[in-house]
Formats: sequence, C-alpha cells, structure tokens
Amino acid sequence: MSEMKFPDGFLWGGAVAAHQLEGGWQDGGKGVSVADVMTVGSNTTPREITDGVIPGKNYPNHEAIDFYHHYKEDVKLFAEMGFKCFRTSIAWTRIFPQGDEQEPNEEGLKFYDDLFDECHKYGIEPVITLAHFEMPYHLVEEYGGFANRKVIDFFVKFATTCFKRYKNKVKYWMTFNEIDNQSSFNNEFMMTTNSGLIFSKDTNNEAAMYQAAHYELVASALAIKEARKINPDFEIGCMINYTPVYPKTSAPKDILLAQRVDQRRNWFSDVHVFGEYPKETEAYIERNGYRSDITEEDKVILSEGVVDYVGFSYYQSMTVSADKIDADHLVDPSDVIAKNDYLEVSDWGWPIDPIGLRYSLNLLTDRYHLPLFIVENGLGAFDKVESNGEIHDDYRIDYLRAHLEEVKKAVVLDHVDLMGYTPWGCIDLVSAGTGQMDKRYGFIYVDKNDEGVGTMERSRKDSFYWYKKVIESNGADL
Ligand code: BGP
Repeated sequence: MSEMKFPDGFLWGGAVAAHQLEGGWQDGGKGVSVADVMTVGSNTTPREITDGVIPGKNYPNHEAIDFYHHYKEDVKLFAEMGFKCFRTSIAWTRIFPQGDEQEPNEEGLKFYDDLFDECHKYGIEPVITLAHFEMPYHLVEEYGGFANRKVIDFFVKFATTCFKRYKNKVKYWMTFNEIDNQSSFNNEFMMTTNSGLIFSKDTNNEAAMYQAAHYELVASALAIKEARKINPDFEIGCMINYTPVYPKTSAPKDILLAQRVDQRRNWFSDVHVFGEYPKETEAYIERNGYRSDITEEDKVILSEGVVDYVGFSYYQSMTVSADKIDADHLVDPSDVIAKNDYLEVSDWGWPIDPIGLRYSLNLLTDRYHLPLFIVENGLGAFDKVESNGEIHDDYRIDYLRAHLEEVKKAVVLDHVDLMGYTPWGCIDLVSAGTGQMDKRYGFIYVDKNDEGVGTMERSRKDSFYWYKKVIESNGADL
C-alpha cells in the first residue's frame, strides 16, 4: 500500500466549526446563538439548553479556544502541516445577530474576509459550512426555529449574503452540518442545534422533526439555486453524519431491521442528491401524518436545488438487533442498538471501525454516483502533557492511520471519487456533544481544561508531525 498515493489536487486539511473554537461570543456585534445557551455536559449527562444565558453557569462556547483572536497563529500552524484546505463554518450570528434583520453586520462579514484572506496567503482553500449547529437564539425564541416556515427565508438570506460576499474567496460550500442527526429525534441537544426545536412535554418529537427537516431541506435547495446564479463555479455539497448500519447476526430479521434503521437515518442525503424523498420515508411520513405542510412548489424547489457532492463525517458504525423490536415496529433507531463484538470503543464509547469507512465510501458511491468528501473523522481522547511539554498521542495516530489505509484502498483500488479528507478538530476545541474541552481531537493542543482554566497556549502533538508527513507524501507515507 505504501507506494500508492492519493490523486493530485487531493484536498488534505482539517475541520472545525465556528461555535466550537471562535469564542468572542459578543465581539464584533455577534448575536447569541443556540450554542451560546448550552452548558457543559458529559458522556452520561446531556448538555443543558438554558433559557437564555444564566450567570454563573459554564458556557464553554463563549470563549472556546478564542480562535477569533488567535486565527492568524492557528492558520499558520495549519500551513506548517501543509493543509491544502481548511473546513470551518460561518457563525450565522456574526452576519445576522438576531437572524431576522434586514441588513447584515459588516463587522462579522469582515472577520471572515480576513480569515479567508489569511488562508489564501498560505494557499489554503476554505471549505465552508453555512449552518453548523448554531442558529440565532432569537429565531428559536421568536419563531420556534425551523418549526416555522418563515425561517427558510432567514436562512436563504444569510446564505445568499455569504455567497455574494465571498464569491471570489470560497469555492466549496455545504449548507447544513449533519442534517441527518435529527433522526435521533428524542435527543433535545441534536434537535435544538440542528433545527432550533425546543421540546415541551406535549410535543411529538418525531412529527416535529419531519416537518422541520423538510423546511431545512427546502431552505438548502433554495440557497443552492441562488448560489448557482451568483457563481456557477461554486461546488456545493450536503453534509451528513454517515454511520453504516450492520445487522447483529445474519438472521434475515436483523438484516431487514438494519435496512430499516438505515432508511430512517439516511434519507436526508437522498433528498439533497435526488431532489425527492425516498419511497419508504415518504410512506412512513404519510402513514403517521408527520408532515402536514409540503407544497407543490416545495417539490419543484427540492428537485432544482440538488447538490454537487456528498460531504460526510465518519466516526463509527452502528450495529442493531431485532431481538426486541423488528423492522415493522421500529420507531427510534437508538432503541435497537446492539454491541458489536468485533469492535473496540473509544473512551466515549464510540465503536472504532476503519473498515466501515471503506464500506461507507463504496456504498455512498454506488448510491449517489457523486464525488464524496470526508469532512470529519477522528478520535476524541484524553491527552497527557509530559513534563517537557510533549504530547505523545500515538492512539490518535493509530486511529487516523487505520482509517486512512482504508480510505486509500477505497480510492486506489475501488476508484471512489474522493475530493478530500479533513479530520475533525484539527486544533483542540469544545466538544459539540459534551461541551468538554478534554475530549480532544487535535493535532494542536490547546492549554485549557473543562473548567475553562488554562493559558490557551498552542502546542504541537506527535500527531502534528505525523499528519504533516502524510500530506507531504500525498498519503503515500501513512
Ligand atoms: C460531529 C459534529 C462536530 C463534532 C464532532 C465530534 O457530530 O459535526 O461538530 O463536534 O461530531 O463530536 P463530539 O464533539 O461530540 O465529540
């Protein structure tokens, strides 16, 4: 394998999201986002979504790693590793602080101009997600988030403002980060960050999700249609959290259940790519009366605003068993998860499955016939700083190497059309799921702990030098 390389022009880089690293939550006219009202949780305690900001609570996104003030230093470190691209998001609340203003906030727009210029200085191509888990909190309070059709227009305005402003600085875009996470419709954190839904006791979460997701998909398609007019050279993708679903055994009822779980979780990208709902999803929604508002015009918009590529994150696979619930009685996919006896798990219980990534690359290629982009992959782990300041994160190198070996096979042997690879959290940042700092993914260590204490100093881990070598050799030397 070592003689095999990735194609020329392969986009090696790293990925982050604005709310997880920028900090500066009230700087430059920024408004409050849903991420700014979330407290720290843990593996077992979900993050709390507060009603506004409560003094004295720990809100890790407020300061994060203060990339807002450190971005020059950080981009320089990315350049030192040889990044060809850098995936981040634009904080919606820097551009439209409340979400429903007529005019954008110039200071917010200027920040991203400066950031993109800084990237280009080193030949680093920005790869931009528009909505990565952080809509303006005002849109949640005032309109109910994407439960309200009006929010489509606010998103499209935000997207169009960005397309116009950065049309000569950004070529690669994605509309909504991990839009499919909403299939975990009983997880309030997922629902609030994705579509701005806050549940009450009487809400049917699943029904609310199908309606809100429909509005988001329409918003995405409308934004794409506008983008094509602004710059026909843009490449615009969707972004899903792809988790392949395995049956626990070869019993046909397990196989059928695995397929059904996949249908419940992975239909979002079908709409993005094909411009229409898949049959089984349509049937399920109709049978349950879960989506009352879909117009003929919506259907036309969906069919016209399809994506150019499929961006996805890959962290783990999922194994399911029909022992208690079979395919015809499935409601919440998380009720049928079973242990996979062949896989180790991370410190946070996520199954580690490099071969699952090759499988996913082939499966998505067969399903969509579009270029793919791995825009997240990585291991959240505790790191130890040695007394001499070094950080020996061989576990992270092992994880990434094993995954890249499989990616290389998919590209070189299976001819998967892969645009690039941007491992998640290339610099340590706030974990989305837990709000913790100590769940680290980075090649670059940031001195800050879960309590918010630290110097913020950046240092290179062993994985920094490893990844630099990977990029230098275009993947020949893993
Ligand atoms: C994805 C998100 C990221 C990110 C990552 C790791 O779901 O797109 O924002 O944080 O997962 O998850 P976590 O931070 O919970 O470890």
